[in-house]
Amino acid sequence: MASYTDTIEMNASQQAMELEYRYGAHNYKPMPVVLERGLGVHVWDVEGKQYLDFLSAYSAVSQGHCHPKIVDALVAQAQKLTLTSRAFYNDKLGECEQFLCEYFGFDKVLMMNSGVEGGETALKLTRKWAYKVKGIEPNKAKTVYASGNFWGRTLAAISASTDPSSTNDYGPFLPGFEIIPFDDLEALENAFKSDPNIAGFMVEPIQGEAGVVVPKEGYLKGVRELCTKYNVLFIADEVQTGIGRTGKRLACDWDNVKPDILVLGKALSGGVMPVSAALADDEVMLTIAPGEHGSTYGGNPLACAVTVAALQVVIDENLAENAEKMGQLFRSRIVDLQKQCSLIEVVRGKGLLNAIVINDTEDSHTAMDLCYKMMEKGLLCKPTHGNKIRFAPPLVINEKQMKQACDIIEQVFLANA
Ligand code: IF1
Repeated sequence: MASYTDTIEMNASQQAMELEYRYGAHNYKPMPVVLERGLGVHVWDVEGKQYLDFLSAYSAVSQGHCHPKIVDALVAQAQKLTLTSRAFYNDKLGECEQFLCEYFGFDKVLMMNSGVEGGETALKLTRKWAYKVKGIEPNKAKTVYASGNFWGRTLAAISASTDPSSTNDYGPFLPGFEIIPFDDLEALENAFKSDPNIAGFMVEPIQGEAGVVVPKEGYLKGVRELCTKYNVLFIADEVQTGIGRTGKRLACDWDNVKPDILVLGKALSGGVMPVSAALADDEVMLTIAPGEHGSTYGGNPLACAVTVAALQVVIDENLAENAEKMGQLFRSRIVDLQKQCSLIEVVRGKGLLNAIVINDTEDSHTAMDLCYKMMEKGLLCKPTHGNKIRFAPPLVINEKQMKQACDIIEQVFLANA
């Protein structure tokens, strides 16, 4: 690769990639496309090429890139007041809290910024509740997670991880975590039976990073029943599955269950700025007293204005219903394609959170090679964990755009079958 000083013969994309390589940490290996504009389901690179975005920034841009109503809310608030800290009240937080509590059905909400901060907040609430309500001995509280989980990159989050790429050379890890298999109610009940110090079970309704792993019908209902039976908090990590992505308001709604703590992020702000939240009823939420948790930007007026606008778009544009309809169309097209293409082991997902499992080993390059070929034809997607390709477009996608995307997938898969 030419050095960053010899920039004259490189095009705009190459220059941008070179600068990142030279001056940025190497904590990602992005696909070789440099984006400069987005609107709805489309993004454009610096050479002006248009793509259908089938990653949506890992389900953060569910309302579509640069949704005018969300951007308008951002700009209007940015010209008035952006940040006060929680040392003082502001006129946007209460309204946003009310909106979230009424829409998701909880007594209270604690606003944070990144999704992992939402997860950390849920973990701290669980520990407070363990000691102050359940009566577990100090420093003995345990939280259970499912193998294959992903809830972020902090040391607490990776202490719960079973993925070596998230954990290698980052020890020592936080104690008080237990891992059981995902989608296994017997293992969950055995854990609860064997350890009275278990205070919470955090689980993604569908495991995103693990490759869009959908549990058996009724899993979440079983989790809800067992958590109630053993007085353990059911914590739903809906950072990726929430806010219409799986075809319902929340993925928990498919089993009609209410978790004790709900963690939201990503699309909560429509991909415009980081906003996350932990929602719970008073028995849990009020275990944290003033000065015991928070963040400089948590609940800032700019985030609150954006969040209300972003959720209003999901409601007004019936994005959950559209996700369900377009997701059905996507999976039926891929099932048809599977009949002519041995590359496809299975297509799985709910709403517009889907993945194709490629008929090759986890360490093969087949999935990535297919993604490069789809990128050349104007469709952006990326494999997760080797041989699974995640397809998660903005929930605003229409039938014509979905058909265009499926045509590209078909052309590439059949040309490489
Ligand atoms: C990366 C994965 C997806 C999440 C769930 C909490 C968080 C995430 C279910 C934390 C974040 C992001 C992180 C991003 C890539 C992406 C990702 F591949 F890493 F696992 F989506 F599947 N709960 N997921 O999926 O939210 O702190 O990032 O705001 O770290 O590379 P965050």
